[in-house]
Amino acid sequence: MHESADEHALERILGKNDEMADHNREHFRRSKTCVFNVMSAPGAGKTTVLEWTFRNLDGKFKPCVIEGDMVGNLDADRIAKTGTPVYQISTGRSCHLDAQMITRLLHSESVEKSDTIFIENVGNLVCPAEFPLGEYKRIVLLSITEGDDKPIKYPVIFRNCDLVLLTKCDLMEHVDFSLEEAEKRILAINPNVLVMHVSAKTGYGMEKWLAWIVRQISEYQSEIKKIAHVHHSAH
Ligand SMILES: Nc1nc2c(ncn2[C@@H]2O[C@H](COP(=O)(O)OP(=O)(O)OP(=O)(O)O)[C@@H](O)[C@H]2O)c(=O)[nH]1
Ligand SMILES: [Mg+2]
Repeated sequence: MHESADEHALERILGKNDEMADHNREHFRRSKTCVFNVMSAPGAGKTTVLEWTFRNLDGKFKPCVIEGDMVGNLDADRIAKTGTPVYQISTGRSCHLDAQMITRLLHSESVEKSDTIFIENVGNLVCPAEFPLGEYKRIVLLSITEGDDKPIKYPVIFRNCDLVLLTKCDLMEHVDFSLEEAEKRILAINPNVLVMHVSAKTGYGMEKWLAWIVRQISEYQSEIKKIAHVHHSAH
């Protein structure tokens, strides 16, 4: 009895979130802003990957960051040091960002001025997977220090993403982690996902990551242009 009432409540919350995510997605389409939702367990290297990206992007796009953390501004302070505009959302007791938290920032100055937004979700391999934010692509990081069994134990987040970064590859000789097994397990859950091996510390694999981001932005811009053309022709 209680269980089914709980399930209904959860369905309502997820349904409402999906609506707000659609609203955000439509807003970003109109403003031609390409949005990435970056997710992982705590400490897999999300902020470090973003720091590397902004120090090496060479004017290829104009980014802004939305940082989600339960408390504090530590990650936002790190991003600000790269010269990239950043907003911090404190989620309080919530272990993930939800779409409405993003909606509140839609008209903020730097969100409006940038062509690309990276949303760094709260460190958590479970809940963020259930709450789309209106993003174009989803990126999941799995650090090799976490173990190659994680895709089996936390399948949902790996099922619904476009790119997996296997991070901290510079530590390979110190940990028991099979890149091959991890990749096989990720592809068994999500056959279309791309898997990359990187180290934001040494820069290994990072040019390929940056090229992927640039390609997504360009594909997004062509997609929305096509949609605008169809809308225009229909009128
Ligand atoms: N050796 C090594 N350490 C790394 C690498 N990337 C990140 N780290 C370290 O891992 C720790 C966590 O990195 P963060 O970038 O803060 O991870 P995060 O995913 O943003 O963490 P949360 O936001 O707290 O979930 C820091 O001490 C980083 O210096 C890497 O490629 N190699
Ligand atoms: Mg972080």
